[in-house]
Amino acid sequence: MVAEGRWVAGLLLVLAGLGCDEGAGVGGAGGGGATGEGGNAGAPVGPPTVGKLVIEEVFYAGSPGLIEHTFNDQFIDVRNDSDGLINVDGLLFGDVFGAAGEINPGQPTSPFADDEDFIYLANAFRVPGLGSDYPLLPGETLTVVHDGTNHQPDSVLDLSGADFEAFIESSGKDDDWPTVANLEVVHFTGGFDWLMPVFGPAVVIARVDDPAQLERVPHPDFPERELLKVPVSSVIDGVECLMDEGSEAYKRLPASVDASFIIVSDTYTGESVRRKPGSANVPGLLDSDSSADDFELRSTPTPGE
Ligand SMILES: [Ca+2]
Ligand SMILES: [Ca+2]
Ligand SMILES: [Ca+2]
Repeated sequence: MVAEGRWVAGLLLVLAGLGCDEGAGVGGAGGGGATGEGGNAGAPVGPPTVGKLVIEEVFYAGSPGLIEHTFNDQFIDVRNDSDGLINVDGLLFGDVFGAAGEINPGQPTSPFADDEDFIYLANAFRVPGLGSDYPLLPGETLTVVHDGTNHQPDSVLDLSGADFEAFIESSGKDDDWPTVANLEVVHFTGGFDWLMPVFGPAVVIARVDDPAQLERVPHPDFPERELLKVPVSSVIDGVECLMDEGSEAYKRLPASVDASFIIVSDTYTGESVRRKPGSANVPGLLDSDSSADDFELRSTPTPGE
């Protein structure tokens, strides 16, 4: 849960007054020894010295539902896996164009799959803020959702406490849920709402100074639509989720972002993919840029944890 700036400032004063180090009490990555900058106990939270933001969990497959399946409960968790405060203002979320597998016979692979330098987003959203409005403390999680409401009993998930939701006002068919702030729409090519492919999205988080300056290229299937061309150098993290074990040819992310892929057992199973915890030698969460190694299947998603 991301906090408002003033609240965090107050908390930091309290932490400083108590002589806590920056990881205390928030389950943070701790340590800081990897850069040799340890020994700053008592100091307020400074810039991150170890680690970064990582995609912690993606729930895209949807849920069985009471009567019929549902997908309005999709979410993405991003964790501050560093040992310092990170402002998430302006953080870009997106899903990469391209099918997750041979969903229909003859389904083409992405024509952009061989581009090592750029990714091509079908949809992109951005955390609002002016630079320090949404600080995320070490170990804290930012939860971004499709619809910020309580989806029970149709789903096990109550997302009314999420940090941000996609709200597509222009569709006229999305709800602006009152307890969850809205992401800024940067680029949208979907229907009514930001629906990540339930067969498997390639999800990225990125930092882009001015998304309006990014190049738009024609959508291969719908000439009237466009895709957002984003430099791989601006990508902070990404995870490639595909339809099944035989779908490797449909990989959309370059190997530098994700060298492999992860799957769930089927659509509408209520399963998520979640990054594995590190070990004594690897603080925080695993991030070898290979999702087959770094992620695991979860039968019950855990947003905000
Ligand atoms: Ca929505
Ligand atoms: Ca809202
Ligand atoms: Ca990574």
